[in-house]
Amino acid sequence: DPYSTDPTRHPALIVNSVKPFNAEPPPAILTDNYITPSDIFFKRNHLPVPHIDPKTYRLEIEGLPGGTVSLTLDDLKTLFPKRTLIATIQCAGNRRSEMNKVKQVKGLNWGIAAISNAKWSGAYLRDVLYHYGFSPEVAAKARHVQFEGLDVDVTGTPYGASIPINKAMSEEGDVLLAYKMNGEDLPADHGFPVRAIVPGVVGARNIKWLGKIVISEEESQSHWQQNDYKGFSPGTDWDTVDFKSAPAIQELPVQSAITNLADGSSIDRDMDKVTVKGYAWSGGGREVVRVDVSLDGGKTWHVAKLQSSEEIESSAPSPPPGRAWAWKLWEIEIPLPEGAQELEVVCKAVDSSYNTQPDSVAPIWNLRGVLTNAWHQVRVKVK
Ligand code: MTE
Ligand code: MO
Repeated sequence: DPYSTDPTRHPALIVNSVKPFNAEPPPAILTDNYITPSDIFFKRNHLPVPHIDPKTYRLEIEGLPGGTVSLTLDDLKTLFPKRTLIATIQCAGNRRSEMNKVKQVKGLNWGIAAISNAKWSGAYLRDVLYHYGFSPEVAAKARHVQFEGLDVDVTGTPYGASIPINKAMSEEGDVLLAYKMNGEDLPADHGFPVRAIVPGVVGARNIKWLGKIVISEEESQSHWQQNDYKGFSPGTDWDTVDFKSAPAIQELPVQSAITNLADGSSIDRDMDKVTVKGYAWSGGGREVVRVDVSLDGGKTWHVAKLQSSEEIESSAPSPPPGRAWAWKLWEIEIPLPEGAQELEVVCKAVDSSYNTQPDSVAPIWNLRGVLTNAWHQVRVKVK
């Protein structure tokens, strides 16, 4: 059993699949901390966790002007400045279970917590590439940076994906070859010893157990880049789908969810106020500028308070425009409407481009169940 050496995991995790291991924290604890503790950070593995000896670990980089280079972990730590950033990772399948309620989709039945936020440290990919003589001008033909993991399937094929070269090279892209998560070595489940952090981009491109980087004219030819993690029309089914017709998901759309109230739960009629809490985040470094909350299914709205950076910690100053990689936690107290028997609590976020979330799931339904970002809605009884 190739999974027999997988690490042990926190018992509070809600497990979607054991082999490979896929799990998310309970929503109620997800937003207890701005920085998600590593042991409850959601885990999304496609394959067994590889065991890598940091002493013999090598990161190969192909496609550089001087040919291939091979870096040790020590090289990464000593040849390049150590950079730290806070970034949220969200799986394309976050909230897939809501799509399943519209019509069955193919994929893990994630709740609202296939998203987490951590502090990552490592070398900027751009620092490494410039160090070895690469620049977009030097290699005008290069268009993509491919990543390969050291986790392999039974045929020896590794997990892989790619990102556009602009994201990798840009001063504002902040792509990290991370060797620390929340101040410690990366845990086995999160890519020890090195993973790519591609802030603002779908989880699937944040390659763990990074073994190889290829600078190329071509996208990664991996299954996950070509035939998965793409969005389609609600009218497209498995008989008609042409994966070549859609671009690979990179930047994610604006998202938010309610974490402190569960669907079908009850609150006490004697309380004069309802507290609603949750998270909000957008891809591409677009900052969440507002979260609206409704208790009546979207007829009337209230503006939630976004957690300010001072409340978070001194190490999290306001991000520069276009580089808001981390989520925002939000909270609001709303007077309990008199005589209400049931509340339809809804949230929706707005990002700095004034993108907002669609009101329902059906029009964004797709056969793989990715990109679920409709208004999050929970029904709560008043007793
Ligand atoms: N990298 C490798 N090598 N193997 C994987 O299975 N899963 C990807 C990505 N990187 C994966 C990987 C997916 S789909 C997601 S959502 C994120 O890792 C999850 O990262 P996490 O487990 O640290 O939360
Ligand atoms: Mo994912």
